[in-house]
Amino acid sequence: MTVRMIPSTCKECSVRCGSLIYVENEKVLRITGNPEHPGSQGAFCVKGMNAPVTARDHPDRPVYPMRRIGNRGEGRWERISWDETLEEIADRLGKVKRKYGPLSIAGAVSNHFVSRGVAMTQLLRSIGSPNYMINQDLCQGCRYTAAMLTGVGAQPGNELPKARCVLVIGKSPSDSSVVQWMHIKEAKKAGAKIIVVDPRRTPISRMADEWLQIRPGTDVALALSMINVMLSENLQDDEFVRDWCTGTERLRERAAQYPPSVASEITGVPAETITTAARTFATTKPGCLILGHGIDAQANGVKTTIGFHALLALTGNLDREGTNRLAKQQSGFRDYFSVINDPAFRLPAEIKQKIIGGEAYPLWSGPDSWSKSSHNPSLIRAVITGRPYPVKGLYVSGVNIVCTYPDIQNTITALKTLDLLVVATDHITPTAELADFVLPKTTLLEEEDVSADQSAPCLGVVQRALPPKGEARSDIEIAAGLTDALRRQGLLDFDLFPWKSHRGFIDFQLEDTGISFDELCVKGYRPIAMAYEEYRKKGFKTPSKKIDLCPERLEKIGHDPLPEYTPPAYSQPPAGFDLVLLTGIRSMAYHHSRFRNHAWARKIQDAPELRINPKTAERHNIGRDDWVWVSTPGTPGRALLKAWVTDEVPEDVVATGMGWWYPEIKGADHGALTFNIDVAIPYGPPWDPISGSAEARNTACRIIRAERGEIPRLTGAATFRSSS
Ligand SMILES: Nc1nc2c(c(=O)[nH]1)N[C@H]1C(S)=C(S)[C@@H](COP(=O)(O)OP(=O)(O)OC[C@H]3O[C@@H](n4cnc5c(=O)[nH]c(N)nc54)[C@H](O)[C@@H]3O)O[C@H]1N2
Ligand SMILES: Nc1nc2c(c(=O)[nH]1)N[C@H]1C(S)=C(S)[C@@H](COP(=O)(O)OP(=O)(O)OC[C@H]3O[C@@H](n4cnc5c(=O)[nH]c(N)nc54)[C@H](O)[C@@H]3O)O[C@H]1N2
Ligand code: SF4
Ligand SMILES: [Mo]
Repeated sequence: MTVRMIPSTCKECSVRCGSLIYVENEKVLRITGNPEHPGSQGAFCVKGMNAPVTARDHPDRPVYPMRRIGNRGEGRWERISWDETLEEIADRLGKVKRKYGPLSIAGAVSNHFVSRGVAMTQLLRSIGSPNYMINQDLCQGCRYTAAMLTGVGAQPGNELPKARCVLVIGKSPSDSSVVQWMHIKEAKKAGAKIIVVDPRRTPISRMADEWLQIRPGTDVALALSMINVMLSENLQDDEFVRDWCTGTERLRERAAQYPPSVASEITGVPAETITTAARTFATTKPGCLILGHGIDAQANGVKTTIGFHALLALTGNLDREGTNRLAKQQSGFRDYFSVINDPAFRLPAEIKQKIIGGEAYPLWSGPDSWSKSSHNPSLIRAVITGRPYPVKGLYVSGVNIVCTYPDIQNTITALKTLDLLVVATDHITPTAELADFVLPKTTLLEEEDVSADQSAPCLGVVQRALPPKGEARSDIEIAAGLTDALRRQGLLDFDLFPWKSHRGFIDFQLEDTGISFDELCVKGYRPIAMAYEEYRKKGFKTPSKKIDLCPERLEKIGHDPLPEYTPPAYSQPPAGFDLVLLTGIRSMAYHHSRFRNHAWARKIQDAPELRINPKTAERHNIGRDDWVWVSTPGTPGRALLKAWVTDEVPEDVVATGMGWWYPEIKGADHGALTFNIDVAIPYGPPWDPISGSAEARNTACRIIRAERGEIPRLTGAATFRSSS
């Protein structure tokens, strides 16, 4: 048999590397990076090499629709046909809709940048509901909301190697992005100055020219102080600021309150280091700014981001060679986000306004907000309490919310309260365990997809390498089938899901581009024509068409529009909560909660880690590989993590990853209620006053060594190797 080489795109994580899939006789021989891909240029990782094959072939993978026959969470299912599944789900949704109204049907999906995002919004909107949850409030929500307000929605992409200075805030690309990590190393090699702001000594902090070991949650004071230095020393790009920025004078007044001596007290970074960092970034051009997860999902995340956007604007490091680049679009291409935002695919104003969270967070949930999704913690509360109105049906697609939303016990309570829970997935997660129906999802090797990827920028293609297993379907196909069933039963208030197949959706995306899917498949990507300084033609995406450093939209709804420091909640902890807990440190082996059922990943990391400074460990009588209970003030839950004694964290900080569960542990939660840090993190306030994001990342905590004798009972069936 001949070996076929299929150029595709890896989507096992959000980095989206170009891939080459080698197939012989319906078997994948290997998957590698594609050196010709303009974004990833051959970069690839262990997940991309292994996960597509092991996810497809996993023996426990659901490949037929399943209906629950036991109690919720009992793990007893029966196989049924797609026709019966879709009719029955439509019928049960109909019962919910007739009794409680269309708003009582909601969804949960990962984000707006994948096909399942469109599948979800358009299915729900057709029913007449604006309510769905996305991950972004825990992810990039504060950064996206700030970008909408300032107009600075700009990423470095592959301009990075051309930068002379790279400022990295709260990002550890060696863990989270092989492509960015490769580009930063290239920039460093070419002589660029690297400045890193992170409470942890990460690999990129080690290679930095300046590492600012900041106190968690205080970055906005640093940003304001850097602005202060730039403006008081007249280091700004005068022409760019004059022509393209508004609000500079008001920002100058605010920043004047943050001289380096004041910011140093707040952030713990020496005043002279702040001054040097500001001068270096302002004078070493071109420069790029990377804003990571470390400043998001915080109660002051939007304001913090606005502060850093000002650094880009004041230095004019925007849409020029070697700087952050504004998003580029293929002419005529309909990406997922643009469909979700297209007035032709949206609900009437009077329904949009009823979304849960719309009143409190108009810039997150309201009709003109960035996300147009519900406020997650408020929606979960509505499920449990029926307020502001009942939510009784939930369709979950492409998220494992039991393992990834804070306050696991509360999420489980909510899911158990529902009249109907449907989960589309490619493996039985703790979320799927609670479902009434599990719908079998195709895996990456079995799918087709086109999206606009910004690192190059290019259109990236996913090609089908193998036929779907069993009766697995793509998210668009599942949602199309469900919409049809609802239509037949007269349950659609609107008809906003016109696509009949996934290929039909792709054709719709490409219709006005003059490019066919087959043409795109030849290389697996197509560069998007690119020009610098496009703002000169179109301006920035704000009401003034300029970068709004003092966003008008914030002021209009009664917020102080300027960045301002507010102390993080952990700074006034209840007695005994003497440490700060950082969560969400990425692991190269995992994508959030995924791959815990894959042997290759478990070989790389087999237990949730608690990174702890040697002196803190000694104070708490904790030794290497001891298990430690971690708890925070906001929830009764506590998580059991394994000590990793390391001086990468300061004495008052401990850090961990996220997403843990053990498929082999019996019980619907599969150990998530014991080992997953989100059991100990609250989803309640304080919430960012603009985006509603909860403080999932930096929390006060206390730690207690678990009794060694109780470990075998607690770890149960989980198979741990001892760490080396
Ligand atoms: N391997 C792998 N890669 C992934 C993922 C994965 O699960 N696995 N997930 C993907 C997703 S969805 C996301 S959102 C990204 C997330 O990841 P990125 O945005 O790429 O950020 P991280 O690399 O997680 O780095 C966050 C850094 O912020 C630091 N930090 C914590 N608190 C603060 C603070 O208050 N201030 C500052 N300045 N720094 C702080 C942490 O120590 C950490 O080093 O990763 C993506 N890439
Ligand atoms: N404490 C704390 N909590 C966090 C974070 C943190 O840093 N700290 N990080 C947050 C962040 S940034 C994020 S993005 C979230 C991630 O949260 P999730 O999105 O819930 O994370 P995953 O584990 O990737 O879950 C994806 C699920 O969808 C399934 N799936 C994968 N592809 C598809 C598909 O194409 N279709 C369908 N239907 N299903 C699919 C997978 O099998 C998996 O079960 O977690 C958040 N939670
Ligand atoms: S970083 Fe790894 S998992 Fe993510 S897209 Fe690239 S190869 Fe795939
Ligand atoms: Mo994320």
